[in-house]
Amino acid sequence: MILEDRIEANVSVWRERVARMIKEYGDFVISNVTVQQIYSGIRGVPIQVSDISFVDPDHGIRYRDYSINEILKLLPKAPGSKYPMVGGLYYLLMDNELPTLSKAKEVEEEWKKRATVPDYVFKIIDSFPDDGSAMAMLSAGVLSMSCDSKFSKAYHESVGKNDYWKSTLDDSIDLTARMPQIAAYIYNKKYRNNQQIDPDPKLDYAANFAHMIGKGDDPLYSELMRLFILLHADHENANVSAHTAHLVGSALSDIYLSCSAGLNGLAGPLHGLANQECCNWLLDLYHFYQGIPSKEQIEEYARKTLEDGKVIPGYGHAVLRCTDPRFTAEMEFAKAHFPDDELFRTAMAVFEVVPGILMETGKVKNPWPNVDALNGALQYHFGVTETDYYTVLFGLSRMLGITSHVVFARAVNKPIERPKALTTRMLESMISEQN
Ligand code: CMX
Repeated sequence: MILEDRIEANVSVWRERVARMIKEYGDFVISNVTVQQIYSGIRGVPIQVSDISFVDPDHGIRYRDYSINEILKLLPKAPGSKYPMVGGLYYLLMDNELPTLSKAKEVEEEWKKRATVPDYVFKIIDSFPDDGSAMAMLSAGVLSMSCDSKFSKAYHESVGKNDYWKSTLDDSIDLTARMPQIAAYIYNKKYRNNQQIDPDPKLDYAANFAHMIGKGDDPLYSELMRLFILLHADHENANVSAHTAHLVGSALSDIYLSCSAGLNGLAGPLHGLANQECCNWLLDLYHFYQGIPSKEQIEEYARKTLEDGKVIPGYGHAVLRCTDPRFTAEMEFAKAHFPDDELFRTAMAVFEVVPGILMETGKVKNPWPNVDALNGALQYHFGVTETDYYTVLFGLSRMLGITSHVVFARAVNKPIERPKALTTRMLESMISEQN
């Protein structure tokens, strides 16, 4: 299988690099941790090494050191499409070489062979009430597949540690192959009277998902999903969802246990749920002023949000210090295809006003929009108006990055993660000893 062959070819080099780092530079100090950082969510403290992606504060995410713009240009495109094939993106995340179209297609063919979702996954999802949380359904569906984990089987059959990555990769391909149908099943159960649509093996990954949620007639929606999946596939291995999956995986839990945990983190309003909250905020703003609001109206509305002690969703970031290039890519998509859409124009008007207001607070470190500021408006344009589903779209995409990080961690034999907790008294005595 193509991904296994590629990783096999790289793995000894990756391991040697890690071993050399630890042997020769193990005592090299790269940062000191301040009391403030400990109390502020270990912000900015380097805790991970993963060569898959990196968030450059001033330029945004880089996958395998390629910027979003480079990736959009360089990855092979789905036939008849302007946007990269998801299979090629997965190849790049797992490996460090840009795939050819035939390699991208090979990954997609592998997914097709493994796309059958076990029946028990649907039963688990069906056991939720229709108005239950879409993310809880997704997380439970993913979790349930742990019983089929090839890694767990290999582990219990005493496969050697150096080969753990192989069965983890196998599980990762199975999981990512099944994700589109699981996500579509949840959509159809919740919002389309459970009218399920069978996968179409002729379609690429993104177009097949669009088809399964009933949007197959609009080729532009498949284009949006190719872009959306690419933009949301990864954002460094230290954000809440990726880090959670990594942490759980470090205990040698299988990929389903790890990814389900990551999805639970993604479901939080300060992380993945922000796209839903942002779209609802935009819709409320639009309806409150009965149309595209003026600058003064946006200002009034944004100030009221802050006075109520809430955040303005879609703005700010823990690492980025610029307009998120993923926001820019989505903006360009909408400008090219539906510049007059009223919700999109509302989002653009907000972009002109909100950064200034956030700067005035004097405490927001990054007043610029992140990707969530536009996600919902774009989905809404195509009639995917169920905002409580948006984080599932995010989860569908993010599984690509998260599984790649877990495979990489297994390939280089990363150990169980165990940082240290202190008591307040310990901290106080450390401080008084040094003063
Ligand atoms: N609106 C209002 N206040 C904001 C804000 C926003 N959009 N962004 C940051 N702030 C506030 C913080 O709440 C914090 O206030 P307190 O000191 O009173 O607690 C202060 O500004 C400093 O925060 P920061 O260091 O700039 O940002 P953090 O790293 O703490 O938080 C984030 C980052 C994303 C959680 C925050 O910017 C936020 O809540 N944004 C809105 C939600 C959002 O868009 N989330 C999606 C993030 C993208 C992702 O994870 O995928």
